[in-house]
Amino acid sequence: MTPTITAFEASPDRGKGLARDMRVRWALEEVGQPYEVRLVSFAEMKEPAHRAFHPFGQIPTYEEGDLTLFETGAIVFQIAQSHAGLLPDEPNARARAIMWMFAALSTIEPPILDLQNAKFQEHDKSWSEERMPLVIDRIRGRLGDLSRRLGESEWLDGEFSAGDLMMVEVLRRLTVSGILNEFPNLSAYVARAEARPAFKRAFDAQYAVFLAASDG
Ligand code: GTB
Repeated sequence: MTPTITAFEASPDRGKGLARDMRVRWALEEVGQPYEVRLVSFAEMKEPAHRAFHPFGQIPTYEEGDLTLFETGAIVFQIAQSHAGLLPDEPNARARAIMWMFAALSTIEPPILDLQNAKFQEHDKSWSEERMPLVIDRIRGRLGDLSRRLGESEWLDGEFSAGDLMMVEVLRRLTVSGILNEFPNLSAYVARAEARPAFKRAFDAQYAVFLAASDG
C-alpha cells in the first residue's frame, strides 16, 4: 500500500526543505518506501476536509490504508516501526533511538520554535528586542548539552537512526540563524546527515514542488 502524505502547495520556506513534510519524506526515503504527495494550500488546510485528517489544520499528514496520522513524531515512528532501517533490532538500542526522537521533539525543538515565534510573530512587540537574548541563550544551553553528548561521535547512539533523523531535522531550522556554527560538531553532524542519499532524494522532491509552483 503506497502511503500518501500532505505538504504545502507553496511552502513559505521557498524550497529550503524546512517544513515538516521534509522529515516524513526523508524517513520514507531511508526505508525505501515510495509515497505519494497531496499538496494543499493554506486555505485548504483549514477546511473541514483536511481537518478530518489533521484537527489542527496543518501539514504533514500520513495516510496508509485505513490508518491516518498527523504529528511528525508519530508518523516517523510508524514508518520506522514498520520498515527496517531506522530503528535498531536490539531492544535497548531501539528504546534509546526512540528516546532521541522524543528528545529532539520535546527538549530541543521547543526553544528553537520560540526563536521562530520571536522573529516572525513577536518582532513588532515593545518587549521583543529585550526578550531575544533570553530566547537565544535557551537554545545555546540546549545545544551546548547536546554538543557535549555527541562529542566526536558520528551519530547520537551507534548507527544512524530515527533519533538522528528527527534531531537533524530540528537543528536544520537553525541554519539561517548562525547559532549552529557556534557548535562545530553539531554543524558537522547536520552536514553528515544532509549528505545521505535518502536526505538528498527527499530534499530534491520537495524542491521540485517549489520549482513547479514558481513556474506556474
Ligand atoms: N507538531 C506538528 C508536527 O510535528 O507535525 C507541527 C506541524 C506544523 O507546525 N506544521 C506547519 C503548518 O502546517 C508546517 S511545518 N503550519 C501552518 C499552520 O499551522 O497554519 C512548520 C514550518 C512552516 C514554515 C517554515 N518555513 O517557512 O521555513 C518552516 C516550518
